[in-house]
Amino acid sequence: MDFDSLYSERALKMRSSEIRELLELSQKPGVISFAGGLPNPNAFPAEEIREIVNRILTEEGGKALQYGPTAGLREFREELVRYVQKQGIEASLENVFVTVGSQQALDIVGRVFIDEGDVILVGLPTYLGAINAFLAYGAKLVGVPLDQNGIKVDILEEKIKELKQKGEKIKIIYTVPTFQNPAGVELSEERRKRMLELAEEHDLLIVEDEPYEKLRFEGKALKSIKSYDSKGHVIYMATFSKILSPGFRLAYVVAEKELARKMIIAKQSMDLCTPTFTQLIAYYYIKNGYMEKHIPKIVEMYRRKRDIMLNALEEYFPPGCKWTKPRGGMFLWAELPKHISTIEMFKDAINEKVAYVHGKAFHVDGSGENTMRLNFTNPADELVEEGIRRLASVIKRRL
Ligand code: PMP
Ligand code: G9A
Repeated sequence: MDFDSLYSERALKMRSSEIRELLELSQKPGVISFAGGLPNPNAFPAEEIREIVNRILTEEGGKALQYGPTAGLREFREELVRYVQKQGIEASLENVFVTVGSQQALDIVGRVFIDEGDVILVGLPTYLGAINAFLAYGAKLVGVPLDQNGIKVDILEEKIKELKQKGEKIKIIYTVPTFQNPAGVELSEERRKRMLELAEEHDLLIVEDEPYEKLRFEGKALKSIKSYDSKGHVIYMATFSKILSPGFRLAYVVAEKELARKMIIAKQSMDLCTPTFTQLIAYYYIKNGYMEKHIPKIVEMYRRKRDIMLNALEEYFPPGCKWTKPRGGMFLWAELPKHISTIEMFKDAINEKVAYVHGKAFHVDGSGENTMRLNFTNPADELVEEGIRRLASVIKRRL
C-alpha cells in the first residue's frame, strides 16, 4: 500500500520536532540532558495537589470528571481574569479561554489565521514548537534577528515594508518577549511598545507567548505587550506548564472577544474541552493562594541552577565560545566557533552522555549551525556542572 499517496497536503508539511524526538534519547539512564524544556521534578507541588485532589473528588467529583465548556470552566476563567488583571491586562470573561497547553493555542492560531503562504514574522531563533505548528498550516516564516533586548524592531519594520512591497500577505508577529525560548533574552519595554505600534500601523496581530515571565530571577518585571493593547491586536497566551505542571496540559489565552470566539469554535472540533479535572485543581491552587507562595520557591531553585551553569561555562568552556546570561526562564543560548556544527557534534555528546538541542532547529532561515540551546532547570544541581564539563570536553575535541 502506498500510504504516501493518502496523506493530505497538510500532513506532508508537518515536521517532526527535534525536542520531542530527543526527549526519549535524553531520558536514557546516565545521560545528563540540557535538551528538553522540562521543569525540575522537585518543583512540582505534589503535597498541595494531593490535598486539593482529595477534596475535589470528595466534594465535586461529578464536575471534575465530567465534560466542561470548550472555553474552560467558568470559575477558572473568572479566576484567570482576576489573575491577568493583576498584571495590568484589561480583560473580562469573554476575552479569556483555556487550552490544552499553549501548544494547542499556537495550533489554534495557525488554524484560524493562516492560509497557505501567509507570512508570520518570528525571531531568529524562535521556539521550535511554534515553527512546526505554523508550518503545518502552510505559513511562510520570516526570521528577524535578536539581540540581548529581543527582536530587533528596526529590522522587523524593514522586513514588514519589504514584504508588503513584494505583495506578501503578512498576518502575525510571533514573539516570546520574556526569557525567550530558546535564547533566554528579554524584549525591552521600548521594543514592546514599538512592536505594538508596528502591528497597529500595518494591521497585524501579535502573538505574545509568555510561558516564562513569572520565572524572573532578577530585574524589574516588564509589562506585557497585551497590557498596552487598546485595539485588540495582541493575542496573549500563558501556560501553567512551567509554574505548576506540564502534565496538567493547561494554558490560557487572552484575546479580543471576536477573535477569542473564533478560536474557541476552532477548539470545539479539536478536543471539545480542556480536561476539567486539571482545570479545577489549578483553580483551587490559585484561589487558595498556593501559586503566589510557590513561584518564589521555583525562582530560587532555578536561579541557583542558572548560576551553577554560568559558573561551569566560565570554568570549562574553551575560548571562542559565547553564551547568554538570562535573567530568568529555563534556557541559555551558546554560540561555538563558526566551524563547529552542533548537529555533527551531537553524536559525540551522546557518547559522552550529555544532550542539548542544536541551534539550527530554532532558525527558520537554516542558520545557527554553530549554536545550541541549554536547559538548566531539569538536571540536579551537581549534574548541571558535570554536564557542562562533559560538553566542554566534546567541544574541545572538535576545536
Ligand atoms: N511556547 C513556548 C515558548 C514554550 O517554550 C512552550 C513549551 N516549551 C510552549 C509554548 C508549549 O507549552 P505547553 O504546551 O506545555 O503550555
Ligand atoms: O517537551 C516539550 O516539547 C516542551 C518543551 C519545549 C522546549 O523544550 O522548548
